[in-house]
Amino acid sequence: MTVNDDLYEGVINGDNEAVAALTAQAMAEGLRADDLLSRVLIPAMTEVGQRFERQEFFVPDMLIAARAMQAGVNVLRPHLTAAGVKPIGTVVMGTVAGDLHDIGKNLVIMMLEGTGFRVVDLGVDVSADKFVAAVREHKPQLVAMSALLTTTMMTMKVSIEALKKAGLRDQVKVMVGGAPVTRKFADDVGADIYGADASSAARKAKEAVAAL
Ligand code: B12
Repeated sequence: MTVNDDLYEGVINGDNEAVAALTAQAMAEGLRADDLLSRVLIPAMTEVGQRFERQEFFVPDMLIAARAMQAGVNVLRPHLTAAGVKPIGTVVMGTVAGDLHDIGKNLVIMMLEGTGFRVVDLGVDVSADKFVAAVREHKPQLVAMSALLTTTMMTMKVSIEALKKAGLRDQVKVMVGGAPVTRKFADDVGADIYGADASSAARKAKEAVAAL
């Protein structure tokens, strides 16, 4: 077993302490934070989802795996975010109404911060009204919405319509993502940017503000 194998198993088994220690060990051995995320931690969560689908795992198992993943992410955070640089723009981000999944959102935020954005994190279960109010208050260049459930992804459209109704849609670019979201879905709901993962989200956000 390598450190990566142990780390993978640690997330699946929800072993917070082992995950934090093994992540720190892997970093000390010279592995890159984004590689650890994309090759070990995220695939482990994918496996957790597959076990849930096969009914080998239940909601509490997903929850303890999510906590263990977070323990690893906390160790990686300083390596992924840039401190003390002048922001290249502001992003308002949240997980949409009815949806409590926040691991992906938090990773996107870390990568955005690492790219130089100031991010206003609205948390989870964010209503259309809350997105509208945050755009009024923080005047971001970008609004980013995350959804993990097929039942909540349609509320992205509701939030985009609410921005239109409030007369704010032309002032911001809207970026959407999350496991069930596709390029086509993003187009259908009237978003400007689709990102499949946290690093492409950060790259596309940077390109979008550069083009303003
Ligand atoms: C952990 C987890 C939970 C945890 C969440 C803990 C937390 N704090 O987030 C808990 C236990 C709370 C949970 C609850 C539920 N869950 Co859940 N959960 C998962 C699981 C296993 C992992 C999600 C995750 O964190 N993945 C890792 C992250 C890094 O990936 P990600 O979120 O996709 O994010 C990446 C990209 O999508 C992208 N991205 C994400 N957001 C954004 C936003 C933008 C703007 C951009 C550009 C990119 C982007 O970048 C990220 C990093 O690369 C998934 C299975 C899976 N593999 O997706 C199921 C899953 C999402 N859950 C599912 C279900 C059914 C539920 C429940 C309904 C279960 C129940 N019966 O109660 C509840 C719903 C609760 C609610 N109202 O939200 C289903 C959804 C099915 C569907 N098609 O709708 C899944 C797919 C499991 C399955 N295979 O059936 N869950």
